[in-house]
Amino acid sequence: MTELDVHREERELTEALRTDVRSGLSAEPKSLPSKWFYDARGSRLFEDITALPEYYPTRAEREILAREAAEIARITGARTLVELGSGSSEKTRLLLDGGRDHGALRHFVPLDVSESALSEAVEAIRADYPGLEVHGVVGDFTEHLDLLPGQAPRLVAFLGGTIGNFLPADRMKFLRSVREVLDAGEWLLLGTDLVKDPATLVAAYDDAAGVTAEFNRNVLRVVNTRLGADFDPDRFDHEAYWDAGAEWIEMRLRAKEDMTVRIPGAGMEISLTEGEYIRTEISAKFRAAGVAAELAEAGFAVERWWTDEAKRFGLTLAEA
Ligand code: AVJ
Repeated sequence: MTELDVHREERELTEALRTDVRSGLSAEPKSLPSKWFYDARGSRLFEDITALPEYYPTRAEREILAREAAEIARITGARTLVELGSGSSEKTRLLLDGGRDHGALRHFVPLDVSESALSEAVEAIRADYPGLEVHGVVGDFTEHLDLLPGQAPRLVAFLGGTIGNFLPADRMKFLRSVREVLDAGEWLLLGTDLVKDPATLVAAYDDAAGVTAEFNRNVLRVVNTRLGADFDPDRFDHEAYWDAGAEWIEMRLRAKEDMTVRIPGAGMEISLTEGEYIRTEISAKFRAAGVAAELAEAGFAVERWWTDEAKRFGLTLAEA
């Protein structure tokens, strides 16, 4: 049996979605926060995305971690590895291997909103790392950072480029809140996808097999399930748009025709006109100088900056 700390019960989750749906779908343009992709089906679809030929970030980050895991263990001497938004924790194994070989690592604390993805990951890691104490936490890393267990020095890993899902102001708030829970001499390992040619970026978010399109539409299924809405996902086109000014990819769901949608659990009915879109995700892309500046502003000292050979993805090790 897998025991997890659950900081978010089903009822609270539905309550939080109701709040997000009420504000997001009454705004102009309409939007929904990307964290609602990740029910069991959405988490599985994201795992499928990471294997797509067009979706390079996972492979690029894995290349860096494979090369630098021993160095990260040596520099940090981490006793606890905390992983925010851990998902399947597949790349994390490289960090766990580094920590085990170095000898200081004792605790692994993965935190994720998806209980299904987390419990599978916790069980697999426990089986493969007998000496490691694994403490899974179901929660939202924008709210539950203060409750994280583990012994110092801790290394907080926030991988995959998920930091890009925050709007810039929320991103700074988040980085400051991570800095706040850490003591001086503890560590942050931050993965950031990098600005590159738009065709490569757009293809990564609009793959030929249509997996990302299904992942995108999944947010409508989540609203249907939790709030009894009657979205028909097939009446929306998937779109990945590169905003060159903001330097982020926007995922959108564009209505193929005029429609009204009932959302009883949020006490609302909305209408969409043909061509109107719901923004479902931003995924910001970064430059080395920008990452360093933001981390400094949040109170971190950058210790190392690495990229993959093709310079597609960046990994920063910063000290609190
Ligand atoms: C898991 C948030 C890093 O932004 O690239 C993948 C999610 N969205 N394809 C990303 C995602 C569309 C992914 N993160």
